Amino acid sequence: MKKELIKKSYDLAKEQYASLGVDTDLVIKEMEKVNISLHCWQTDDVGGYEKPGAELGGGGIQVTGNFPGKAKTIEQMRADLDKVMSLLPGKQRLNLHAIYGEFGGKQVDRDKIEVKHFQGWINWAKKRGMGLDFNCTCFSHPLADDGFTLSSKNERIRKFWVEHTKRCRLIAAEMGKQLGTPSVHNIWIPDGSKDTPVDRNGLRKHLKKSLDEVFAVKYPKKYLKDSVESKLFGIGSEAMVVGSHDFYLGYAIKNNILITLDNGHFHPTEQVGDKVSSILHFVDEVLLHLTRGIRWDSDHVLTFNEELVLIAQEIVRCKALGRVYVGLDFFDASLNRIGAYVIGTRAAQMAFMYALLEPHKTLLKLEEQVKGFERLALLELLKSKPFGAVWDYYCLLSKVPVAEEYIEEIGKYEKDVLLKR
Ligand code: RNT
Ligand code: ZN
Repeated sequence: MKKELIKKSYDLAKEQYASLGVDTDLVIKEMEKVNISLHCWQTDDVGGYEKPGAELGGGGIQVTGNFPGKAKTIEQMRADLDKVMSLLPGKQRLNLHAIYGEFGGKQVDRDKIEVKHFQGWINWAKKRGMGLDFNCTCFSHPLADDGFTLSSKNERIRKFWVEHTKRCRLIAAEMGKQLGTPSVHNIWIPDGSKDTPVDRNGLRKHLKKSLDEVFAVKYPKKYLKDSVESKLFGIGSEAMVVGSHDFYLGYAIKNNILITLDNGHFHPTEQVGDKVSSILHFVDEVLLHLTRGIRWDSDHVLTFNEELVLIAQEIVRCKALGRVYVGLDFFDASLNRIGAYVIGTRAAQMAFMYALLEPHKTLLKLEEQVKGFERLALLELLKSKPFGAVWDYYCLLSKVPVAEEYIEEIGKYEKDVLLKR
């Protein structure tokens, strides 16, 4: 698109929004506060680099598809991440899983990982001025095959995962220390059962004990933020998930840590957007895993849909941008992974921009005057306001491809890089 056209469209959009009392220049400035944490696992279908050709194995999550070009080495992954970032406005963070360490071809089991395996990533991030977030990997491992990790009643297994998770927190704290921005460490475990268990309580008791052991080591919050992620059900954990929302919300509030809200982890009629203004009264901060659920399944490429918009709107309406860490969580191997990455991340950014462009005061006034029709009409009218012109201009200012230009860029990368792997 021609620069003059983008600018001209923006000027007209600016006038339209101004007539509603919204300052678009200010909104563009506010977008600086939206730092999305890129989930590294979108580049390789959650395989990791513990051994060559590793694949996601079990644990309530699955990847389907075999689109060519998946990153098979850390170098390829880094090239993909650089490509993705070159197509995104704003500033991002990177979210790593423990299976993505640099193990130098050696077999390093999860209870043996150290900071040195991630120093390369820390250096890589430092060069780019990025923050790092981290995750213990309590799946794709023989000791996760029984379906229980931190909640296991087998003491050897439970201790193994406690040790792994402790080490992951230490690594994350070091990331935060070296990079000067706290690293958010997220705990998600696949623990649950396919059929009706009789000792839900015992399993939850074990999980609580494990978490207490893991969190017994304290780190300054300026280095490390801890978070726990619930799930309603997964493949193989249809009947019960040990780390349910009730369990983790209680744990997070009691222990003053963060809660992770993955919007693919709730009943389809539940809205994560609606949870924000409840939870933020009781926890200081929240981590999001933005994704798109389809029917019963999660982890589809994020798109700019009503569910996502509500999440962004509620955060903005609560003035809580500074209290929410925005992570992504989708993995689809059936289409160009870089393309999927950019679509999903841009969708998240667009949702926040859309939310920031809301004439909140006006809407609030209508609501307080019990003018339901007028409120709904304005919300509907906002959907056809020239939001895209503001978004395009933001991309232009950020010196990244505007509108459909990124499709062509990714096509080139597919031909020149991905298909040659
Ligand atoms: C799984 C959870 C979890 C994972 C990542 C890979 O259901 O959403 O966050 O997707 O840790
Ligand atoms: Zn998640």
